Amino acid sequence: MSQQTQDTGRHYIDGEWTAGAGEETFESTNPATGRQLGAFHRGTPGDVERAVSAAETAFEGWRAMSYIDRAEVLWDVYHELRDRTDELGAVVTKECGKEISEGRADVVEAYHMVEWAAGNSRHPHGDVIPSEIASKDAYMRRRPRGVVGCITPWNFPVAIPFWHMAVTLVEGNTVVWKPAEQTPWCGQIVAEMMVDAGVPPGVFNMVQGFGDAGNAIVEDDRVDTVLFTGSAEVGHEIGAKLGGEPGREVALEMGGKNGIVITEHADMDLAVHAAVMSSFKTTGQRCVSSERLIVHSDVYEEFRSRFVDLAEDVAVGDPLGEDTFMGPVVDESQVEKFHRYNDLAREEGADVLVDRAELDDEEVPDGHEDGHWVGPFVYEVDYDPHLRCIHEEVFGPHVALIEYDGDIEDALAIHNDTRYGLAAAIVSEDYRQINHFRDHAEVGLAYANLPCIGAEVQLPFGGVKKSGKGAPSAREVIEAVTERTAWTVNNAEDVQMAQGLSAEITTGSDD
Ligand code: UN1
Repeated sequence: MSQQTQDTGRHYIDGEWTAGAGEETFESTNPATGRQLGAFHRGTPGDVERAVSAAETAFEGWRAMSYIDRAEVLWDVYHELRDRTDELGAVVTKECGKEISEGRADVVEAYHMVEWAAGNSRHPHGDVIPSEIASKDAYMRRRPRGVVGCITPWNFPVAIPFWHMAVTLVEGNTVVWKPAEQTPWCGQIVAEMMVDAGVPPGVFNMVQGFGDAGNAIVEDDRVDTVLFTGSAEVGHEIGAKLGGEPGREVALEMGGKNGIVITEHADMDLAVHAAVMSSFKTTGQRCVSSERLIVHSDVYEEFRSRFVDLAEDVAVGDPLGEDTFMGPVVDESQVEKFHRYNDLAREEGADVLVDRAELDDEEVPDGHEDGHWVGPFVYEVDYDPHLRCIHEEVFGPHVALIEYDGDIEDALAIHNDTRYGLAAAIVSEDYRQINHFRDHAEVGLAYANLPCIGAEVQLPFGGVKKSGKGAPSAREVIEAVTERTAWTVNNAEDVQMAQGLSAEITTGSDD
């Protein structure tokens, strides 16, 4: 464990590590073993209040620095993330349970994001825009919004904080960050990296804790932008609260009930591979994971038999083991939710094809009996717009096979019948089907002949419909953390107006 958590992990507010105002502490536990990893002070609304004040005070000084000087701080973080990828990847795996290649990939994705944001400081910002008047120069400029509140989830405990914070800081904003309560150790190490890199006091603040601390960020009017990645339930509340408030900006990315369409022209090797990756990687706990496989009747039998064989066999085990494909789910509430939805699918008439929901004792690795273990649960069901099991997000390895007849429009009608719209994939060798799907699938991210997971940081990442608003990530986060100014300069000595507007000032004495 890193040096700060030998005792109880603290917050980082106004350039200092602090236990904060509250009395309570909370534990981080390893989802694979149930063992405690460390204790952390639980942040209070008062701690958030102090952090926001510090961020507000630090803003003027930070924004006055050049882009390139601000980015220098981030370059140090980039190097530390690279140098410590294996170490921090193992912490990710221990704290959120995803298998070790995913733990490392989380850190790699984080430094890719930092690289993009810091590198962008040397790229052109804004545009030069022509004016109707030859003597005028017009520009589109950006300026930072001020204090940005970042609320991040446990499933990408290093990458997503940097989706939020890297561009935000380079653009000249200051930050108040609340890491997920399930992954405070990762939060602690990220904060230590910021401190090591020399981020000035108040520019970056971290408050550990739960929803009450997150809510204090949302409620504080001095927070100019709230970035949130997490559950639809919380995201919709934040959206409802801030959506109508002038002057406060929000970008939200929530989950999905993501689907993969496998057409009659699909390559079956690709289809099975894409579906297994999308449904079971991260034990189904990505917001882009797929819980619906919509398969044409011409290939349904073959797909079902191959997918089921792999789902029966896929390696669930110690997430630190290199041969593990699926680790545990993050906590007991996630296990319960998964079972609840498996029961619901049965009640709604699903035909269960794979039921590894409760792993056999011998499948649970030795010494891991107190982990939160589940395995794949796969069923087939006739499409019906009223079925909850194919409309509500489970966030686990709970997968529906839905057979369709007809053409790509019929697949799309099923695919788009969800309130969500985050990620999707189509598997087909027919470019017309692919292009039709590209143009009509109601999602923010889509793939052809690929899994629907694994987006790279230089792409916008966000959903449509109930999956999100804006993109609290990567390149596009810039829209939420900056304001655009249209700036026009007159190079002439007289005033000339566009649109043929008269610039003459007439007075009563003119005749
Ligand atoms: C998430 O699903 O919560 O596209 C984030 C991906 C990753 C990020 C996923 N780059 O799968």
